[in-house]
Order: sequence, then structure tokens, then C-alpha cells
Amino acid sequence: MGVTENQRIDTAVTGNLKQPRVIIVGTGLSGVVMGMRLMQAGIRDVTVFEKSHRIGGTWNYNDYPGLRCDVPSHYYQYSFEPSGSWSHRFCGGPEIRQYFEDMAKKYALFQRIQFNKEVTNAEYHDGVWTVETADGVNTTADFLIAACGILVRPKYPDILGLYTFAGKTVHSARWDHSLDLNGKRVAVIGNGSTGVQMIKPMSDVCAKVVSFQRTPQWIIPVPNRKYSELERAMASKVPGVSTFFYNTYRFLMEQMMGRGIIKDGWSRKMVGKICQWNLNTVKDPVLRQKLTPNYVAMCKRLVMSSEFYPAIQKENVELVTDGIDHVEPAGIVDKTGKLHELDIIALATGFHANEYMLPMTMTGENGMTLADVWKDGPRGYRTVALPGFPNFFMVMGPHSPVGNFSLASIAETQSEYIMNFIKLWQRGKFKAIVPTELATERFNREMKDNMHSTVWVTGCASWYLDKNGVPGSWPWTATKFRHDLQDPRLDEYRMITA
Ligand code: N01
Repeated sequence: MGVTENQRIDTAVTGNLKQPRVIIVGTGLSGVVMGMRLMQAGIRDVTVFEKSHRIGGTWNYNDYPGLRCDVPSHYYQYSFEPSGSWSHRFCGGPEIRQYFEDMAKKYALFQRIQFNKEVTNAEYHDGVWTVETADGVNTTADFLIAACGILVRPKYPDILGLYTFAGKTVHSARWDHSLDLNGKRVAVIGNGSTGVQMIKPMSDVCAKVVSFQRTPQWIIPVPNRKYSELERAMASKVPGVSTFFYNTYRFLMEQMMGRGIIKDGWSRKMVGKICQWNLNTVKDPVLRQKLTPNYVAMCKRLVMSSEFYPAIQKENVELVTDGIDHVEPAGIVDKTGKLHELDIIALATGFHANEYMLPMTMTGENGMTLADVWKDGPRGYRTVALPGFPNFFMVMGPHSPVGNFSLASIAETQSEYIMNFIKLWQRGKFKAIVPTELATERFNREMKDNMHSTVWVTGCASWYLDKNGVPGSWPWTATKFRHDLQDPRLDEYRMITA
């Protein structure tokens, strides 16, 4: 059923508006943009809970050597807040984190953030959410918005003897900055986007770097470069330059990678060919063979790097593909029985993906719990809402388009969508609103029906897949995502008015 004119939500601000109390959980790029939208709308009773001591979400927790965003910075920003000051095409983690903090300060969101406050439980009753933090304090609100991220909880591998290692063991998402890598023998376990980024900077300073690869990755080259002073001045001062870059990179990423992810065709083939060409730059045929994946490019999240292949061919870098047998105090023993003596083990082994606001507990209408609704895994209504949980929304919730896209752009679309409901509430249209079970079911069914043509189901293991091997990511174009979230469909919601 399409959206008719009179089903469209008129969010024009008229007359006296009610002031909602809003709680946001998380200050990653999702929580920050949600808060900025609320500030723009003149909504001031906003409380943001952040379990860490500073803003940034993934850009706060991840601070390992070589950390860069592999989405161009001019596209990894909010479209309505273009920055001209990006130092590189692909900026490092600290610069990106700073952008989000600057945004929170600019929009007077920063002073509404309560740091070191982990939300443990949230309960809905009669139009009000009561949110409990780990310190036992309860806060109430009319709207609760979870912006808790996707890749949050580090995954520690189950390797025999790992904790007997006499040197230092560190996970990429909990990097220990007191570690001195200079002249050390370092192992990197895992070669996803994170592990690949670490190899080059480590190879520059370490005596030895050993990359333990379980499954080869397709890697697309993304030459990085520093912007000149002139370029930065132009992007800062000439109106439209930064926005032009934003639109150009968005077009390239959505049309090239985005299309190839969801459907076979020229773009999937082209990405595959570029990756193969990149792989062919590895001179040693034996090494090249070890680095060759046996699945289609983009089946796993595409790794983007121009530095990895040159680095893995360096004298002081070794690729081990024999598998890890166990760890002992002196180092890692591979499956051939060879001991790799080490000082440091870096775990680039990823995350328990797709847990969203878990382990936080939630109770919605009629005692329905999050555990009930998610008994078969996380699901939601159009990535932003949950049946049974009125006035509750998610930014970057289940099924969001997360494959090689700019999550800043995705979060922006979702936050604008959510604002529609808050503005309606301000005008007294309802006390609470909740998507119907029927609409949620229909959305999930349509999604599953479209999964068969995505690249994620072409035969590889990845964090896109749930425990049953089913992908949970948006199986359509980014254009459809923006279109579907442009006009909220009230016919798919139930309004609670009394
Ligand atoms: O994690 P991953 P990641 N023994 O899950 C291996 C985003 N990101 O941190 O492939 C040995 O992709 C595992 O092997 P296999 C991005 O979305 C973005 O690298 O399962 N190895 C794999 O090689 C990315 O997709 C940026 O066989 C083990 C690796 O560990 C997501 O974060 C930068 C193992 C895990 O790869 C996650 O990337 C960095 C074991 N027991 C990351 N267990 C940007 O620039 C796991 N592995 C935006």
C-alpha cells in the first residue's frame, strides 16, 4: 500500500507545542545526530546517557594503531554540517571522534550528556519510559531512543592457552596505549577491516609482525592522501565544496558498492575485478595464493586498503595461514607445531555483532520484554521501531543498511524519521505510538524475500549473518532506504491517545 497525501505526516510547527522529555542512550554518531535534530527543533528536555567517559561510540572505543575510517571523510559526516577541515581523504579515528564531539558542543547537546552512566533497564508504562542506570537512578521520559551501535562488544577468541601468554594481549577495541610496539614481535589475529589496518603501521616500528589469517579477504585499494592547505581552505570557505565532495562520494559508494551488495550485475563484477587486480600486485605467487579468497568480493564486509599488500610483503612481516593450535607463555603455536615467539598479541577478532541495546533489559506494553520480542534474534520495524514498545525508537537498529555505507548518512535519515513522531506528539496527536506487529512481520518477510540476491548469501561467513546464517541487513538500495523513511506510514502504526 502506498502513502497517500492525507496519510503523510504534516510536521509543520504550528501553535503552542508540548515539550517532550527525551532520553537518548549512546553518544556515537547516531546518538549525536539524534540529539542535534532535537536541539534544532527547540526540544530542550533531553538527557543523553553514555556509558563511557567521552563521546564517540565506536570512535571512542576503537583507537588501535592504523585506525582510519575507510569511508571518505567528506561523506562520513552529517550532510547539514559539512566540515572543510578534514586532513585526509580517509581521516584517522581521533579526527573523526573530534568531529562528533564538536557537533555535540555546537548544538548544545554536550551539556545534556551524562557520562559514565550505563543504562541497565527501561520500562514503559502509560506513555512514560522509566530508565534505570547502573548507579540505581531512575529517569523518566516521554520518548526513549536507543543509539547503542552495532559493533560494540569485543569478541575474544576461544583459543586454547590464550590467557597463559606471558606477554601482553590486547583487543583492537580496547587498545592499551601504554603498549610500546617499537622493536617488538607482534601477532595480529584476524584480518578483517581492523586487522588489515594494523599491519602497515606495526610493520614500520615492530621487529616482527605475524598476521594470523583464518580466511583470506578481498581488499579494494583506496589510496589515501593529505589535503593541501589550499584544498582545505576551499572546502571550508567556498560554499558548496564540501557538500559537492559529500554528494560525489555518496554517489560512488552507493552506486558502486551499494548496488553490487544487493544484486548481482556490473558493479559486483567490477568490484571483484578491482580486488583481483589489487591482489595481483602481490609478487610472490605462493603468498598471493594464500591471500586469495574462495568467495565473491563483498560477501564479507569489503576490506579497503592500499597499504596492506605492500606491508604484508615486507621482510619483517609474515603471513600464517596454518591455523592456531594453542597459545603458550612464549607465543603462538600454529597447527604445524611451529612456535611463533612473541611479545604482544593483538586480537583483531571482531565483535559480537548486532546486539544493539543488549544487555540492557526492556519491558514494553503489557509486560512484554525485549527478550520476548527478540527471542529469535534482533528484529525491528523499518530499522527504527519495535512492536510492543511505544514511543521507543532506534538509530542504527536491526536491518539498517550497514554494508560499506556511511553510517553517518544512515543515522541522519533515521533521526529525521524519528523527529516526525516527536513533532506529532508535540501537537497532541497521540500519547504514544507503536508499529503494529502485522506491519513489522510484513517488513521482515519482505526483507527475507529479498535476501536471496544479496552478496551476503553467496557462500562465506561474516558478521552480517545471524546465528542461523541469515543476513539481517537492509537488502535494498540506499535510495530506497531514504525513500521508505521519508514518509512515516501512520497506517503501519497504532496510536495510543488516552
Ligand atoms: O572484525 P571482523 P573487524 N581465530 O569480524 C578472525 C568495521 N570496521 O574488527 O574471517 C582466528 O570483520 C576472523 O576470521 P574469519 C567494519 O564494518 C570499520 O576486522 O571469521 N581468527 C576475521 O578475520 C568491519 O567489517 C572500519 O575466518 C579469528 C577477524 O578475526 C567491522 O568493523 C575499520 C578468530 C574478524 O573480522 C568488523 O571488523 C575497522 C579465531 N578464533 C572496522 N575469531 C572503518 O574504517 C575471529 N577471527 C569504517
